[in-house]
Amino acid sequence: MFEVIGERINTSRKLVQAAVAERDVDYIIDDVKKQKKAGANFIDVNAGARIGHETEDMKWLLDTIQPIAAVPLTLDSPDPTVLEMAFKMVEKTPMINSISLEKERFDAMMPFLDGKECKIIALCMDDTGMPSSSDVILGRAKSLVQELNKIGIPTASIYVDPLVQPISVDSKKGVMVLDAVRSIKAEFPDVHITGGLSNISYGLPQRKVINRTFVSLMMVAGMDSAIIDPLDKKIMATIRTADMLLNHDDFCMNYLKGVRAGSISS
Ligand code: THG
Repeated sequence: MFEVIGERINTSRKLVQAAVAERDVDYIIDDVKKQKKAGANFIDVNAGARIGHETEDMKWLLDTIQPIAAVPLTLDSPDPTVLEMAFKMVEKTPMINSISLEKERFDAMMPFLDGKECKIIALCMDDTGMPSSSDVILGRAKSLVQELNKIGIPTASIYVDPLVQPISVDSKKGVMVLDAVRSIKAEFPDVHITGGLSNISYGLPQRKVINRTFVSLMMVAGMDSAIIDPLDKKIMATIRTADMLLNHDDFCMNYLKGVRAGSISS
């Protein structure tokens, strides 16, 4: 089944940043409860936006969320020292967000990951920048899977993020990432594909209709997870419906559950 990573606990969001600055426990708990109720399978926690405060903000967020989080957390930071602290605090096997092929990040992350039991998001990014073709995305995904396998992380624990880019800049950016996802899944059937989707619509009006149409196309290609706002009812309904249509929902159970709960309607 498609795995939803709830993106809302991120200090780049103004209201979350204010809640974190004021140590507003109720705001954070309420938000996490809403994301879980809406069907989030993981809660992403990103405390990176208040420069110089990431360690203490991450610690406070985890202290706040941990007692009520019945779902695993996605620890979202480029800093292995923050991740090491966070890793020790979580009760459920976390997802680490993320590693990439950028040399500094890669070299810092590999010793941190070595020997750990976790899921890991692997960004198809290197020091030359955003990928320029589907072959480049595939090549980077291969390198990431091979390197992570070498330190004992099974392919089934790897979530490749192919990096979605704005279609307003280049009309081929949609098919480029769709082709890459198909090739990655052909090469590594056990690997997961995840990522943010909203970059696809950057610079265009009515972004949400683009994002949710794109997620259903990405799902046909093999995407089985995404970092999204689970409180966006329309994208959640699209995901649940597409999952059913792709035979990932036995007896249409989840679809019917969503309809009964009022979260899917025409
Ligand atoms: N891949 C991976 N991790 C990621 C991303 C990705 N982590 C961060 C990000 N992208 C996904 N998370 C968010 C969280 C919040 C918002 C967008 C992406 C968001 N943004 C509002 C905006 O841009 O308008 C902020 C508005 C506000 O202040 O509330 O809500 O791609 N692996």
